[in-house]
Amino acid sequence: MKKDTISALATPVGGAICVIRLSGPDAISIADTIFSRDIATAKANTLHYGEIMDDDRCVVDDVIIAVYRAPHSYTGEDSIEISCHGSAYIVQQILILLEAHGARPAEPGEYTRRAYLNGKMDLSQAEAVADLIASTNKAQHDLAISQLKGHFSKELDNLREQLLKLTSLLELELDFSDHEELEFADRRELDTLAHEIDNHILNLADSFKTGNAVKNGIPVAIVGKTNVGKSTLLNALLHEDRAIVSDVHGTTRDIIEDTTTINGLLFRFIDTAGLRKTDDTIERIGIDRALSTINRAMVVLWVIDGMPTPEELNDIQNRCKDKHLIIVVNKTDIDKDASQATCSFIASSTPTTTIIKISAKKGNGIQQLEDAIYNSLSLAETTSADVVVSSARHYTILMKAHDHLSAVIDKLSAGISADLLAEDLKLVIDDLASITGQDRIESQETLNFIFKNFCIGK
Ligand SMILES: Nc1nc2c(ncn2[C@@H]2O[C@H](COP(=O)(O)OP(=O)(O)OP(=O)(O)O)[C@@H](O)[C@H]2O)c(=O)[nH]1
Ligand SMILES: [Mg+2]
Repeated sequence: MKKDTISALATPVGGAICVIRLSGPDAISIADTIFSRDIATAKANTLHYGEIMDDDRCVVDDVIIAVYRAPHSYTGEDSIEISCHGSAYIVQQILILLEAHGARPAEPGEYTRRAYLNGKMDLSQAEAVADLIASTNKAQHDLAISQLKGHFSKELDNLREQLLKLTSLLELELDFSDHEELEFADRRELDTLAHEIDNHILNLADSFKTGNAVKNGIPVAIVGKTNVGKSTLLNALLHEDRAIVSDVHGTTRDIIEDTTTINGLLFRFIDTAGLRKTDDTIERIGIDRALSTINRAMVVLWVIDGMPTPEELNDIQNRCKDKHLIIVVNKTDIDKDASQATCSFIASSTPTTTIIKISAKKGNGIQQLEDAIYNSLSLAETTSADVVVSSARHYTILMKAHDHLSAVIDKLSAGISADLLAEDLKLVIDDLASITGQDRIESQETLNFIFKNFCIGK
């Protein structure tokens, strides 16, 4: 672990005030040398008003210095926060002074990395700090706060406890293995417990779909035949001219996507190439992409501008079996009666499907469509319920733990001896421990990967 003292600006320049952070064994003494007042012996958690002086004893700025002493600081080390005026020049001068007196410029995420290494938080909580800073809506914020507060970590603790129980049951079996009559004792209890743990792990992994959607935007595919107004609808939903609109069939050939919030939830709208029979190779690729977009979407908007055939209706419903399908009847401004007839026909053949009438061009019905999109998601899919996995790293590890545990379950039923099982079980425990970095022995690569996404000063 590095034991030097680091410094960095923790806020953007340009506001009224900027905060410069210092952390490490010499944080207080370095600050003391450039400050007009004596803070070398200052008590922990105290504020001091004074001046930052350069080496010629000229005043650089009037500041407030906050003093924190280990272990009661963000990083767990002695730390200083200098609140100065928000001028880029002042900030630069102070950082130069700090460096001249021995504080190395911090790397991205180095404060939080130190907080983790000093046991102030576990890895999943450290990752939540980055998510919290990046959050732009309530759902993302709730998710990050929940993780930061350790709800996910607690869930992993429970799992670990159950795994340890399983291990001790196996050890018990080992202890008794000298007794022939007990050798392959009834393993039903072991098996039940292993399955319970596995289900728990899979449930957590399952929640990644939601967690990922909340973080990166709930994917909504806009599909339909050429020229029905998909791109016009995309632009209306995004409130900007994002995609090219024209009356030429096959205008959109690739995927165009962008995000916007509806009622505080982030949605990712994906416009696709219109579906039609074509000999054009490029257009064909676009159509294939459109069809696979349906697979990764949670909500599908099927846009039509006229009466669909029963086959077409059937086809889209088959493709959207595990999705929320909304049928969007567009261009209602052209012929109201025809649009109404289309809606009635669809309603009579598929009474449970949501149908919304709009005019993407005129903006009619867009609000109703937004409400329908928002409401189509059940609470469970969008809620930031206590434990939702939102990190791809966590998801991958959970799936690895599941694989290792499946091996345990297989061996259990094959009657393989307890000592061999214990090894596999240890792998599962290690997998889960690497989510929180419990033993703080994670590889540098893992730590670099996690902290590289942080800003400097965090
Ligand atoms: N009258 C009317 N015209 C519309 C409406 N929505 C779209 N259009 C027109 O329909 C034509 C096709 O619109 P696009 O948004 O490009 O259709 P698309 O489905 O993206 O078409 P492709 O990309 O070719 O698959 C354009 O001329 C639009 O102006 C609408 O609500 N009313
Ligand atoms: Mg288009």
